[in-house]
Amino acid sequence: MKSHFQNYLFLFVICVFVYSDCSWALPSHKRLWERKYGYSTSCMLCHSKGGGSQLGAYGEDFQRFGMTPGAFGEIEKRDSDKDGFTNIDEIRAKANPGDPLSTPARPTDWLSRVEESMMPLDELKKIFPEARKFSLLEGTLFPLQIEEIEKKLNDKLSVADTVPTFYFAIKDQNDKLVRIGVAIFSASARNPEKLILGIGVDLSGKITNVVLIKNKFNEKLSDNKFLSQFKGKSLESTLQIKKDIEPAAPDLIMESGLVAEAAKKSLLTISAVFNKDQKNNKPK
Ligand SMILES: [Ca+2]
Repeated sequence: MKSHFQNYLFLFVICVFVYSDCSWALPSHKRLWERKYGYSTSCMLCHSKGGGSQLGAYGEDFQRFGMTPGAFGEIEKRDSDKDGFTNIDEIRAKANPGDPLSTPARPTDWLSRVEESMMPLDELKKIFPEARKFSLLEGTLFPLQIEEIEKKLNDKLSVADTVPTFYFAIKDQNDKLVRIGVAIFSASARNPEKLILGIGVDLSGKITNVVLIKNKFNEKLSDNKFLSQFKGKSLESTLQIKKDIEPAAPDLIMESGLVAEAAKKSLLTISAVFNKDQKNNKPK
């Protein structure tokens, strides 16, 4: 029986690959926004034109109000882009509340590039340098999966954690596209505004790389010396600081632990979604 992983991999082979220069944002924010407002949006909603991680007016308001799912509602009455229309009026008209040139009367074609959004290529290439291309799958965790992850993590998942986006890394091998692993990005449970981690897992469940997309604690956490310790580890490791992983610095034990926790949460999420069949098929 094919695993879910293989099935999904088949799906993306027939997909059209579209890459974008979209700046990085946690994909779950986009997903939660879409769930709230009922249509697909683009990274241009929160980010100004071009690359880099520069937030646009609406993205800045979202950040100012805590970047939580509730923040979308809290900034509805604001006019982030100062074009005279409230954010909610623009959203209802499918205009961009972060672009003064897009208004309810003239929304422009900003939503036509939806397909291109949310492919953080620079980060993905750091996680899977040997990959030739990537494809994404927007997932939603089932209640049982959430329960399973929370039990093993001994912690609650955030709403954002329950809508993970998976990125498949693909390589050319003998003229065939083969998958080499899957990557996921997630925020620290306790400090989502300070720490976002990207992690790659190969087909055997081992970590290929860990990168920090956002690190507002201490730059030593982003050091290769610290992060490379995660390479090759899997769920068989407890990823405990001082036991399995040395802290980034003697005074960064708590912060190092947050990185390890986010890594573990990511591993558990990938495992819960893709390893079901494999686990069931394991001989006892
Ligand atoms: Ca406006």
